[in-house]
Amino acid sequence: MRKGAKKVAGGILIVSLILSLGVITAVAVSPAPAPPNKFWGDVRVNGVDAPVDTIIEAYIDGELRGSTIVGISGEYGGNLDYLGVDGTVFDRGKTINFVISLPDGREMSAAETAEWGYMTPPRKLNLTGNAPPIITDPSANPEVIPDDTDNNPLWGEEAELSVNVTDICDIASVTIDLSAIGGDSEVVMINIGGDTYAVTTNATAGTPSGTYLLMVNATNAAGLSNADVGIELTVMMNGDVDEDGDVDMDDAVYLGCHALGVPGYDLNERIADVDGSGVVNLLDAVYLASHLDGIEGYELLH
Ligand SMILES: [Ca+2]
Ligand SMILES: [Ca+2]
Ligand SMILES: [Ca+2]
Repeated sequence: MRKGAKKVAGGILIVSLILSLGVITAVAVSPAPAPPNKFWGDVRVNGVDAPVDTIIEAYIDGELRGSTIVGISGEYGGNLDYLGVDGTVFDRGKTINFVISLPDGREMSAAETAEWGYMTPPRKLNLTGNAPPIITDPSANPEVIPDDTDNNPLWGEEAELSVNVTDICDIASVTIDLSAIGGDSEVVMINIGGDTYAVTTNATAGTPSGTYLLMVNATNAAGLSNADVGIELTVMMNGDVDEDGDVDMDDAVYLGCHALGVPGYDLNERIADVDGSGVVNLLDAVYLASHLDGIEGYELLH
């Protein structure tokens, strides 16, 4: 044999050795997949059946390995349409974590886990999850009230604060912290129909002017609370109709010009009805001027 031919044969041998090593390495990195593990059972969230269209996902080492959609309320993987969890022989003994996503967008880890098994038969695994209720549509009507100078809320001095609270289970309680405007820290909001909870409040005399974020706390029948949502309410000084931060004769003049229909004297009537009559007119300007002059009988703004 010529030297050149020998070299070529040797080269081929080395190349095939490298190739077979490569195959062995490839097998070591990604072994052939094993049959998926299969799960089925009940799925309950906050103590009640998870609704249709709930999604259940299975993770191993943080990697998505399978998912299914609930077709019958409170059940998954039924009628042999199992939740399949993919894996290989190297996943043997690893923990499978389940994540439940409700159609309303809430997502939670199931309390239960499973162990990935090689060549295991389908398993029944009931899944349970818990999530706090959803709070939406925080609103104050009106958005601005005066501080209630005489602590007797008349027209324009109260606001209805409301939110919508929803869950797939019952709502146990909804409260709001009104301590920033002189109320209690856990004032009960009442269900006024549908998902709406509301309370009517004034702002106690002396509440500093400003916009307050009054935090709501909604708790569901499963005992989980959502305390992340607040309602914005702006409090202004009663009688500060020109909105410069104090109540003085400028306000009485401003109020008078407004009552007389002079252009350019717009105001928020809720802080202008200082005589508490329920309407804003020239009598309020007179009342405010009398109050500022210290005349007897005009000590309190209403
Ligand atoms: Ca003023
Ligand atoms: Ca009035
Ligand atoms: Ca009042």
